Amino acid sequence: MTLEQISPPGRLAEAGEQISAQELALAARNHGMPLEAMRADLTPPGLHYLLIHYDIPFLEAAAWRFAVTGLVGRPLTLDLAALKAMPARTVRVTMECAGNGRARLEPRPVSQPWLVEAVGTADWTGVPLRDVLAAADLGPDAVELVFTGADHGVERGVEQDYQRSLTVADALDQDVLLAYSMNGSDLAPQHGHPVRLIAPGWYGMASVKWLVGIEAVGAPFTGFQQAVAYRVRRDPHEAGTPVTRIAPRALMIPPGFPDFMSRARVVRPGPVVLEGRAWSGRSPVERVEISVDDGRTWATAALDPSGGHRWAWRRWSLPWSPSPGEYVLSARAITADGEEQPVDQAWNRGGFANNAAQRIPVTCLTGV
Ligand SMILES: Nc1nc2c(c(=O)[nH]1)N[C@H]1C(S)=C(S)[C@@H](COP(=O)(O)O)O[C@H]1N2
Ligand SMILES: [Mo]
Repeated sequence: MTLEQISPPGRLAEAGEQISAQELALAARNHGMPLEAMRADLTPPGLHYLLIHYDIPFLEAAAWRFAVTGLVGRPLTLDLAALKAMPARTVRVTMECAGNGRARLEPRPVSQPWLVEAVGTADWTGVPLRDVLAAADLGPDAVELVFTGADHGVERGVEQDYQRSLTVADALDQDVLLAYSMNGSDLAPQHGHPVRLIAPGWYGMASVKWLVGIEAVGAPFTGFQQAVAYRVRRDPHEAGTPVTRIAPRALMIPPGFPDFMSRARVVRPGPVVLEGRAWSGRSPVERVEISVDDGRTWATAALDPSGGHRWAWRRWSLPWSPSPGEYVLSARAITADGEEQPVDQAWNRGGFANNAAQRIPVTCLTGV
């Protein structure tokens, strides 16, 4: 057997093809955030979604080193103590996987089968990347920084370390961090221990975990995760466009209570508060609209203040008082630039950046 045979190309599910055991295996490793966790501003590490392409590398903090190489005047090797000795910054960031929503697409791209729950929010603490780049004397010829993780695997026939790049302009943003702490604790193994990149506003693939190296390069990076995966394309042969910043999305905490097996929602007649969160890595969310009649009519929800957290989700709420019957609830976000979260899917082969509005069927019971 060759790697190419073990690691087949990406594909679309056939019409009517159910989620496979392979997709289930991915879903069990890479769990989502239970939507009720949106009650809290910050997602505890165990409830934050996870996406790990290969295996979790178990790096020892004491032995960890990372190197800044390439087009720099002063190549650096730092250990954790040296990184922690530099001035720290904390940024509250809502991170979302670019594949969120993929499992509902038709046809379904066969990959990690997210419904809508590939999201979480944390306070990340670390050193602004730009301070480390300044210490390394980033050269004028550098156009991108390539970040390498310690994890290794094979994907569509290509054996690789997980690597992604940012342009120099994007990397110099003061909120891009080399983070060593999440919600005030050391990073958990699954979230990149001991140090990961945090690129606020970007889909999660940019925030490389288990960071071991940064290389300043003079030409755009063409590695697998940059040039082959994470591209929006409808035709398998087109170059496509890169997946970059998070499209606006609002999500609702499913109201009432669920059935164990089907997770169908049940509410009793009378007042309930619909609530959830909304975010965007593009222009900030300015309005959230709610429908209880499957998108026929929309009402504007109250949006809590951002608290100065530009990259974090904002809470929204709307009172609702259903009478007995069947409902389909939806939420959609609208940005300051006027970008509206669509109700219908925007299909592409990878199932990336799909922000079609969530639909929650709810039964309001007859009587009490
Ligand atoms: N080294 C490495 N970094 C990685 C990944 C990975 O597989 N390996 N997955 C990326 C993807 S696709 C996402 S969505 C985020 C998920 O971060 P989390 O698991 O901490 O939520 O990490 C990103 N960073
Ligand atoms: Mo992701």
